[in-house]
Amino acid sequence: MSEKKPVKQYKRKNITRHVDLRDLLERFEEIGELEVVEGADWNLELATLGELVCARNPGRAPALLFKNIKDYPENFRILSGAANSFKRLAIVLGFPEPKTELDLVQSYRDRMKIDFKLIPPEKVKTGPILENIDRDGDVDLYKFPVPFIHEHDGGRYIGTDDVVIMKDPDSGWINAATYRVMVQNKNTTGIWMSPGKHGRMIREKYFEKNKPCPVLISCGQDPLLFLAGHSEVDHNISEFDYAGGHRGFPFETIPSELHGLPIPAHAEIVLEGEIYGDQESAQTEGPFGEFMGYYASDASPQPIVKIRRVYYRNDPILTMAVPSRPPSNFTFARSAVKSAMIWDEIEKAGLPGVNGIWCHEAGAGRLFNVVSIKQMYPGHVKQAAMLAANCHSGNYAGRWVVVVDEDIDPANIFDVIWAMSTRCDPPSDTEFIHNSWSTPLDTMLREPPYHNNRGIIDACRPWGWKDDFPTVAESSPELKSQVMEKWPHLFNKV
Ligand SMILES: Cc1cc2nc3c(=O)[nH]c(=O)nc-3n(C[C@H](O)[C@H](O)[C@H](O)COP(=O)(O)O)c2cc1C
Ligand SMILES: [Mn+2]
Repeated sequence: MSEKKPVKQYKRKNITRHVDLRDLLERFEEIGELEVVEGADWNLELATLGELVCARNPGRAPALLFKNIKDYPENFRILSGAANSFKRLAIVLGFPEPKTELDLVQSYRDRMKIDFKLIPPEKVKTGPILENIDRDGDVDLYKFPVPFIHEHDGGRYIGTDDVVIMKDPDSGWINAATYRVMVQNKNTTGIWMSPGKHGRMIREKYFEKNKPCPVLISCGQDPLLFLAGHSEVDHNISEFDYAGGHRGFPFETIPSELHGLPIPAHAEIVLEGEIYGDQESAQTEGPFGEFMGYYASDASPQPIVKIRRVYYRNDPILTMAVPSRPPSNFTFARSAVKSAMIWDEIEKAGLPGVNGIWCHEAGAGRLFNVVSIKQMYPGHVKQAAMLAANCHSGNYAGRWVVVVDEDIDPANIFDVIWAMSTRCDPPSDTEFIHNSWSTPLDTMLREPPYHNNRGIIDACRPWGWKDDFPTVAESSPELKSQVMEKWPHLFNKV
């Protein structure tokens, strides 16, 4: 089948949106943020390069495109860190070029506030993903350069920067989320889903009826689908619709051969099969280097997926996430999107006065979240903290929420520590929330039910005497600009 030419180009606010991953790669190359690496080994080498290069200098490191991977055809490629920079994330989301973390968060906020709507996928009959189809006995996952990612992993992971597509048997809701997928043998994988995650709830519905759960696993795709897939999009909302809404035009999907599930027409590699819930077929999955930066969940028996179809484009590109001691090769993008989602949600819950939010990379984009507000009434700080800690996008596996005043940049950890050090009375300004939603991946938890506790910190000037709070000792903006104008040569290099 000949390659389908991308015909649709959509413009949004003078920014032309991408059609697929390959279109994006061209754009990344144009801005000098794509490095091609030849000759790396799928066994540890390329993931280590991903860890070292794409994660370094958060927000500014290039993406890596591996080709000529050891043992594999030249053009069976792997991509690391697709959207993990200011510029690339802005291209993927269709935002103007940002200067700071908060510019990205603000662009996302503006979109959600002004013109965001969910855009469901458009069903089509064909697309590049059907260029190759391996069926039944021909399925061989080792055909792809599946990476062995970290030294202590239990196997090779084909699904990390992936999207696992499942259908709720009652409502027809299509969930499309990121869960790790380990190759067990040439046509079997393991899959790991944390308790409470949408895919796990859906698969339980099939298992309760003693039925295997139909599934598609996309292992290379548009970074927008990955961003939606690993963000906490609401229950009953399809990540396809959410990602389509951010792109401004629908994702095209093709009904799969076995189960009629929606295959993203422009994806790179998509597996189709069924997840088996019976205890006898479960196989050891993991351990795997996880997002908190540890091996916390250990190896365990997990359901297997029997793969019966493999759809892939010519010269396929497998997308790879390397969870590790932060920052990882996806942490920057996750921090930006999660910050914006929390902002959006808490504002919808009625919270006024939010000035900015940043989910810090050192907290793996989940564990240390800072909200900056302009205090408007007594109790405002507590409301902000509780909402940020408990809204859907901020709840899972959280640890700390710090609330700061409007003069503190939440993304600037120096400023945040200054506020915590000077506007906070630890015994009265720290509170704990017990028995919250977490995961076996949480380093501080050792056994079910994996509830965790978390801290909220009020690092704002105390409401009762905020107007009498000591004045900040810093030259005024007017004075600063006066002297800067007088001695400009001192500032040229800053
Ligand atoms: C690289 C990467 C790997 C992930 N692996 C898993 C996983 O194996 N299991 C899991 O439950 N969540 C995993 N997550 C987190 C989920 O993608 C995230 O919680 C998401 O909200 C799940 O979608 P859902 O809300 O539709 O269940 C991973 C995230 C990333 C970025
Ligand atoms: Mn979901």
